[in-house]
Amino acid sequence: MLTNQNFVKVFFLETHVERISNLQDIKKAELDRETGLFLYEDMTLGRRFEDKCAEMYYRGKMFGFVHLYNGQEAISTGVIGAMKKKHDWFCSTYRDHVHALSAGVPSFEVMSELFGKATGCSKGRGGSMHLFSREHHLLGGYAFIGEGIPVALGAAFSSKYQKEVAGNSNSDAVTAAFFGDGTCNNGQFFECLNMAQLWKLPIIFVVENNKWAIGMAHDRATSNPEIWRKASAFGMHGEEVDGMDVLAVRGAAQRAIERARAGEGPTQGRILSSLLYFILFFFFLMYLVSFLFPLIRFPAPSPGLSLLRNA
Ligand SMILES: Cc1ncc(C[n+]2csc(CCOP(=O)(O)OP(=O)(O)O)c2C)c(N)n1
Ligand SMILES: [Mg+2]
Repeated sequence: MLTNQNFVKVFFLETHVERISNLQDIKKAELDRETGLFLYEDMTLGRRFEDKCAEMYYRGKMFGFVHLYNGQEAISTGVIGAMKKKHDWFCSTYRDHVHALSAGVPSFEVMSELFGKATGCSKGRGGSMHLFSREHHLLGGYAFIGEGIPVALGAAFSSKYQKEVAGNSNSDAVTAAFFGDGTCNNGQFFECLNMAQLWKLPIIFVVENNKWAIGMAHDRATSNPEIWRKASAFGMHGEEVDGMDVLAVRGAAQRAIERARAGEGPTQGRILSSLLYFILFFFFLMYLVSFLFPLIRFPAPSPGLSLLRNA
């Protein structure tokens, strides 16, 4: 029998598949042996790291909250892997382990942080949701969703200020702000899009759309599930990419970064001054991941409790 709930699920799935299939024409990054190995290694490191975290958490070795990134590796690798390490800046979310690894923070330091050790990248005082590394230009993970967006905006402002006011011509760093679909319903998202466009800042807003915000389905919580369309309200360029396709993500990121450094923007054109490029990426993940791996996405001390949470 097709219950109400099933109908909703079938409807969402069809919409999702349709939208993914519309993204096939997007220009992907070029692939050679070296790039392929780099992408594979980075994504594999992320997955293995998270699997080990899940294991440690379930064995009761790791305390506090642990939010995993399984299934989203292509986004971290695709975007951060296309940026300049220790030059560009990154702002993460509370799901921050793999962003930190992609940014180059040693896995030992990330894992130590999760165990609250002084050898951790935040000296053991931050834990899973507050990874930070000045050296690797990671401006933090944030337990409060959306808090990283204004911080990223500040970093982007700093790059522009350094270049145009302080006269540092080498200051062409681009900042990437990562956040989820659920976060897009928060105020900071809109406020920062407005200021970024107003001040023409070199920032990339990366929306990782896994179609869920804890137990709230994306389509039930937002006025327009196609988040990328919200960019146009600010006169900003928006692009939608399949987040399961690392080459598609990397290709889109490369275009955005290149234009940011060159000061070109699709809406503003070449007449405006430097460092003009804004892009909203909307990365889809198979939302089925949320059904198939609920225990991995939201680990709890015991599987029974976890199932209750996700019921
Ligand atoms: C300001 C704030 N409000 C509410 C919460 C509780 N909360 C934790 S995770 C979450 C959902 C986030 O969803 P999304 O942005 O889609 O990220 P995802 O977990 O899917 O990666 C919420 C509302 C919070 N952490 N911070
Ligand atoms: Mg989400």
